[in-house]
Amino acid sequence: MNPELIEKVTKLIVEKLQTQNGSERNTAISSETPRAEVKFWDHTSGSPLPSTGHQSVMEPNKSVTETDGLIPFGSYSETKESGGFVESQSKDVIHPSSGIEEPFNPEELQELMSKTPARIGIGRAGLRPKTDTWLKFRFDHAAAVDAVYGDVNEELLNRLDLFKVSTRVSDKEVYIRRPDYGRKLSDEAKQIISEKCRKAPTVQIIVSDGLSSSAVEENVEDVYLSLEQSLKSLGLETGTPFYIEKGRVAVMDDVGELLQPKVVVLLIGERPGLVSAESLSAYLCYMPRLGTIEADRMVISNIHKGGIPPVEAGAYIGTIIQKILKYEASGVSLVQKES
Ligand code: B12
Repeated sequence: MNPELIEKVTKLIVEKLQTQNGSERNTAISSETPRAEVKFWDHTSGSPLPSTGHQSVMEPNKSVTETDGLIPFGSYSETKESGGFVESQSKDVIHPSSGIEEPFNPEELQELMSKTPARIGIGRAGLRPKTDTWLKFRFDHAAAVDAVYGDVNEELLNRLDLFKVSTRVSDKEVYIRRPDYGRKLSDEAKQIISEKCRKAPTVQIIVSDGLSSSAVEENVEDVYLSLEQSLKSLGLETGTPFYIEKGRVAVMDDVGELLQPKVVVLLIGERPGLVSAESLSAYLCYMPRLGTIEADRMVISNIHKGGIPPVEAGAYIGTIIQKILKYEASGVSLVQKES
């Protein structure tokens, strides 16, 4: 995506969040800190859940104007473009088509199918799945395998000016069998990072393929550029970003030890499912160091075109980082300090 466009969109989102935060200030947060609130679509209930802090749930078919100033995320059925999906008369809403020939209750079935991207209502031919269902399953499975075993395109890394280092993993088979190796930087990586990176930045951004190189290829450019913009507009300085090949989430502890940043944000490919093989996560931690416990990390997951839109995720991550810095805590400690 065009970086100028990303900058514009990010600015608009940050302004929107700040305006909203100005009017909905929470007593627990001082007046200087914007309070980000993002609505997510709840795949399972379809109705708004009681708000649990910053994240609440959006009804699947709520339109942009009905979201009361919050970042609107579309429902799965609105974002899916093709493949077993039919358009309703309104043209804007696309519903999955059922594979059941004579459903007992078509409306109920349609309702259920519109609430989840899972393979329900697909019908069958005798005891077996229908051919198109089976082929789609095989296709999605192949995409998942490719995502795990593929490598991230070097051009993308060059474009984002990310130099590459590796963990202690030698190949993908080892990566899968030995998660502990993916949590440690190689000695060479440590040396390169120490030479090339600015020490003790406020925010250190790192990118890793993790369990899906496709997730990085599809989303990281938009997330990274909008996150950069978001941090810039919030006045937060960043360190030298880089890419870690075959990394796991806890590799951020080694980076924390080496560079001593206040916050690490790791953009990493999620384990692919059979709905999306291109989903990215942002894991965040305040002062990650050796011995950091899992409860002190936090995650914004499901970043892809059918989930949290990448550009919006970048802007949102920026506001979360601001909050982490304010409370000098992340994960469960952040929740405890906030309440
Ligand atoms: C695999 C997985 C797990 C595995 C991790 C096992 C392992 N060692 O790899 C297990 C079953 C242990 C697990 C546990 C939990 N998980 Co989980 N998990 C996932 C899953 C399916 C894939 C994650 C992934 O690919 N990570 C990338 C790879 C490269 O990371 P990794 O280094 O191999 O493994 C680390 C991460 O997976 C991380 N992790 C896994 N889950 C969670 C959850 C949170 C809140 C955090 C901070 C970290 C984290 O812990 C691993 C060890 O460091 C995602 C779904 C998704 N779409 O992302 C949900 C997901 C991330 N998990 C989730 C949740 C809620 C949890 C639990 C809090 C559940 C619970 N109530 O106990 C715990 C917390 C664990 C923790 N580390 O703090 C949610 C997070 C929702 C959110 N946005 O906050 C997700 C998105 C699932 C969902 N849709 O609800 N999880």
